[in-house]
Amino acid sequence: MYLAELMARPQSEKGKILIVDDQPLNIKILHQLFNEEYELFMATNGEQAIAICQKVQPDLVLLDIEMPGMSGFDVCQHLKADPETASIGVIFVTAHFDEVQEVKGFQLGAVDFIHKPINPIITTARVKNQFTLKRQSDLLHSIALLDSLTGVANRRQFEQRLPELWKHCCRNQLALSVVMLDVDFFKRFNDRYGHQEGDQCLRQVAKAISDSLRRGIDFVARYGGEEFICILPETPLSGAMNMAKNIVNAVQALHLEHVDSSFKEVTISAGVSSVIPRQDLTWQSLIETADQQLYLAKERGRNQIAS
Ligand code: GH3
Ligand code: MG
Ligand code: MG
Ligand code: MG
Ligand code: MG
Repeated sequence: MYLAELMARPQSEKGKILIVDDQPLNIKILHQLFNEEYELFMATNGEQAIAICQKVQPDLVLLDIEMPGMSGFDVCQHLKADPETASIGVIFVTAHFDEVQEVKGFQLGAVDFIHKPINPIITTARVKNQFTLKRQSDLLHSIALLDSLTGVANRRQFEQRLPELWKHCCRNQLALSVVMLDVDFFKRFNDRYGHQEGDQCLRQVAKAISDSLRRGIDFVARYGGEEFICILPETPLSGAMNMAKNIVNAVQALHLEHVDSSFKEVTISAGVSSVIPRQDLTWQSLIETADQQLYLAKERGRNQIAS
């Protein structure tokens, strides 16, 4: 979801920087330096910094090392350990040049170091470099892993993610569910309204599906032409059925006209399957079952769920 949101972000939107320092004067100096070009957030301790990172997902954190309570190192370690905040760039801002500290910072995953007292030219150059790098790497990620039509994950990302989540659920003996989704009578939609409208429809359907997923760990990909697949880790069949119902309802609630459908608007069908993964089972079998259920939902009249 994170990448999809990045892609959707308008080019003109300002980059976000979180400034963390226990000394208000240091915050003020950095604030003056970056206020014009970036959207700034401020924190005076580690706990506050982590909370802001989780909430606003800044691109970059300028992180003081020595602070009462959590140190900058603690904060960095915490951010890197949480998948939701791991990709946020951390630049340490430190009062003394200390090689040991600097090595430790890089080992914890920092991208750069800035020394106090702040030199405006060096500091802005380093921050700018990080933004350039981040933009390029985000772009690479989006090209490699996102579906260019809808902005949701592509098949390649799906094929990376499912085995990972399969292992995770196998290790912890938790249910793993998938929901296979397919737009109803979509050939007729294209024939009637044209391919451009068809593409627009797929974008809206993709958005309705991804908006229906509420947990960060849930995942949706465009699986093929007008097919989408959701992975719902740590979710038993009953939960997956509810999710599938929400998705099917959300698509119908778009009220996209489709005069050649029996429902007179765009609808989707869903096949749900669920398993507690074991060594002697494969994730491929989970998809196969979902696919068979989808076929049943189609046979039974479409705009419904089978499991
Ligand atoms: P069913 O209800 O059984 O799923 O019928 P259907 O017409 O949706 O299924 P079918 O598989 O026969 O047709 C799928 C159609 O989806 C055919 C193809 O033109 C259209 N399609 C696939 N990918 C795209 C796309 O990227 N853009 C557009 N506009 N149409 C697409
Ligand atoms: Mg300090
Ligand atoms: Mg299809
Ligand atoms: Mg089909
Ligand atoms: Mg279809």
